[in-house]
Amino acid sequence: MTFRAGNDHVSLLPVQLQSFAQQSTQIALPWTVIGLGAGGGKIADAFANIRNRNNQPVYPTLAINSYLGDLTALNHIPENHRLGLIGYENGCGHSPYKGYQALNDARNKDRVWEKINAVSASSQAIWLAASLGGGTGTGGIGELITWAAYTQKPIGAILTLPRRGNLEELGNALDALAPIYNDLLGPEPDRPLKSLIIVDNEKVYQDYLVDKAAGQVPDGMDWMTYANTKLAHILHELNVIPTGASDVNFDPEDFRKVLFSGGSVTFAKQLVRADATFGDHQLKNEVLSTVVGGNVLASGFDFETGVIAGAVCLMVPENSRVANVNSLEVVSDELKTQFPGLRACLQQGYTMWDSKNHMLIYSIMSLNTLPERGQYLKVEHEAMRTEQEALLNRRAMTRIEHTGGASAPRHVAPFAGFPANGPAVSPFSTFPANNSPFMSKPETQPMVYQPIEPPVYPTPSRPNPFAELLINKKSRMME
Ligand SMILES: Nc1nc2c(ncn2[C@@H]2O[C@H](COP(=O)(O)OP(=O)(O)OP(=O)(O)O)[C@@H](O)[C@H]2O)c(=O)[nH]1
Ligand SMILES: [Mg+2]
Repeated sequence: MTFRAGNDHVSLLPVQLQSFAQQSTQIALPWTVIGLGAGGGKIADAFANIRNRNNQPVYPTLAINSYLGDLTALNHIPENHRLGLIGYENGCGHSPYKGYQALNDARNKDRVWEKINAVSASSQAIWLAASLGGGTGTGGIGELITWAAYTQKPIGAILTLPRRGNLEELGNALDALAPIYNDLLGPEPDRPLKSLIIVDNEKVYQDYLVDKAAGQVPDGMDWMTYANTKLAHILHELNVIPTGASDVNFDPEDFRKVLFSGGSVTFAKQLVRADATFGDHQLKNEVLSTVVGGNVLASGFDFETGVIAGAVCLMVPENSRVANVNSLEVVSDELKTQFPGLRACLQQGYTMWDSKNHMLIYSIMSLNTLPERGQYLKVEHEAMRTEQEALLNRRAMTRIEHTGGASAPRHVAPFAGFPANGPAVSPFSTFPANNSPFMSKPETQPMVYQPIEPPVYPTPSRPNPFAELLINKKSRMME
């Protein structure tokens, strides 16, 4: 089978699903996509929008969220695959702790577990998606990964990193990413996470601005939809490629081995003009530049020391001599020399499509390091925290003085600050009338009666001028 390129004026519109993937009814790996939180739900929704030739959804999907408004706003996930977390309908307000509680709440955890099982029953793998930075997805995703692993299917996580410039989101993201990357991800059987896709929102947003300026983004498409669509489309295209016939192609099992090899996975894609003069040397260089520079969702990978498995696939013009068994060996030798980790596992293949002059190069690389932004997220967070603390300190230096210099005006009572748990219920009561459990009452002392001293009058400093007169009067009367 030759894949169709669509038309001969092939272009690589960033969010357009390649027509070979639109027309296919076959995929290598049937997987389910489950989104947690607003961003996670929208990523799952982008997968729900992928349909086969018979207009049937290709992937089963599920969205789990606290805030019901986010679930209602989804476009493609079936109503009965939208699960609200009872008791948290107003959202978790960027509190990962609340997100964790929402998922673990006794009213929710059994429902979530049952739904995961039901939705993924016919799948061979599960992707769990969440946007790191908020509350619901960030707080629950680690827990959801371990639960999903009990289905005994390979589990992958799709996590977005917040854009630069939001201290709270960066802190939330870092605290969720560190334990997932350190303790859950890995090829070892006791690790529940077998694949981690990082979507760096900063990179994708910058790419969006460039593509939009070049008129390559459909009218009205916002950057988040662009990010989610790009992700869903490249994963789907890769899932279709192993179903194409060729004398050298990797099969669905090779694809699964690379995708779920226990590393952080990156995807690259590049469209190359390949006319009759195209030779092995050019092919080698184009593949290298795709692997290193064509990454779609994140950037800054340490391929030299970090790669543990990889796959390269070429979509070549029909009847062309652009790639053959020999030229793949040239490419493979070069890749293994540059990136020695690929000696452990490198899958290669090519398959035909009916473009006359263009070749599409895809690569999947799995690494035991994160993309640069993830690897240095702590440094980024520290720098921003220092910056914000400096701004707060500056506030202390900007105190202003009143008219009387140092002494406060008499009509303003000195204010010592509220207790840590905020003001009491009334400004006039010593402790709140409702006996809040958080306020301690002042201890009652037994009343002590003090004896009242008799008043002491001062001794007159001058003798009574009338006293003498009185004495004289008395003695005259007695004479
Ligand atoms: N790539 C991508 N990022 C998103 C999307 N939606 C939100 N984000 C990012 O996700 C972060 C916020 O996470 P949300 O998913 O909105 O939060 P939540 O899990 O719903 O958590 P709460 O609303 O706090 O309960 C921010 O950094 C957003 O930029 C999306 O559709 N795609
Ligand atoms: Mg939300």
